[in-house]
Amino acid sequence: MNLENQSVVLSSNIGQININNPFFNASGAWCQTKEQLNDLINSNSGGFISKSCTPQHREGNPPVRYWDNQKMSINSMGLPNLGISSYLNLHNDHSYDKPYFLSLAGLNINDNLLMSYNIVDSENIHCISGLEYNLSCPNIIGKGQLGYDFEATNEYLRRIMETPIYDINKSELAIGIKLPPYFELTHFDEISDIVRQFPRLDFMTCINSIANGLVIDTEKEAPVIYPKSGFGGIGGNIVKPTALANVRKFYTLLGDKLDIIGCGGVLNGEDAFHHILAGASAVSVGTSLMVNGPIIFDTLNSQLEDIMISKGYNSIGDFKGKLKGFY
Ligand code: RRO
Repeated sequence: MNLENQSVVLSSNIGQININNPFFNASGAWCQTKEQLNDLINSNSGGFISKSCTPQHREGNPPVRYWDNQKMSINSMGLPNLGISSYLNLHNDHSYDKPYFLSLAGLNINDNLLMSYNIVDSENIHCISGLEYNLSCPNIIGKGQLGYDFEATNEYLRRIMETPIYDINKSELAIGIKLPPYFELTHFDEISDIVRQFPRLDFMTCINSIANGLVIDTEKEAPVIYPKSGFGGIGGNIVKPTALANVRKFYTLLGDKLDIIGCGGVLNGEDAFHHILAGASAVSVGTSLMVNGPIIFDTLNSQLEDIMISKGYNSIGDFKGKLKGFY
């Protein structure tokens, strides 16, 4: 094989939205302030997404609320964000020419309906390429994760799809949901049955952090974060097998209906390759973006490209979802 002449194309798509390469930040990572979002604009990510937002500004939980090392992170941020209008109107402060997604995480259905109307009514709607409805925030005290309540998830999606958001052309706005990790095979079937009822959904992001883990500091003999007695969402490379299983299972159940954004445990190009092999159309990066900063996207692009060249793949489509059987 002549490696020198081989051209590799990293572009992909989420619904009908094209991205130059498959990499996004995970919502929550490096995207809370406008400065951080500007760093993502100037990075080599294929697209970028805001911190999950609410109708109004929120302080979130008290510090220390985030901790990481090279292998893992734990957070109990509690949805700190600038409020939807700052994220919706980002273009007024920083121009960008790659897809920008908004992540929405109202504390109840009315918040989410209100934000959906805010978006439709905004003059900046054309500066948004995607909406990710976060059904899986693990850290709101007194509130469970919506994605674990199937009836409520169904009702939530039904109400969102009744808003004018539903009528926006798929080529202008991708609509998706961010799910918690599932561990029971029957749960994948139940969520898939719900998702099939909403053909306007273009993507699902799998997975949010694994809720309610606990990390202990040996010297202090205490948790490493303060809120919720130290309980928080776990991310980083240790969640990768769970993330891959979720991507794979949903790809086999729904891969002909929507795109999957793989999220969980991506430290290097090989991790991204595994997510795409399992069925992801795009890959988002959380802990490793927090640890390394937006320069991580340079590394991920070049490492993924190297793997593709070594295997003779020219495009993401050459291997997306094509995980082989054991034999
Ligand atoms: O802000 C958070 O505590 C948070 C959110 Br909204 C989320 O979706 N996932 C997470 O790990 N933390």
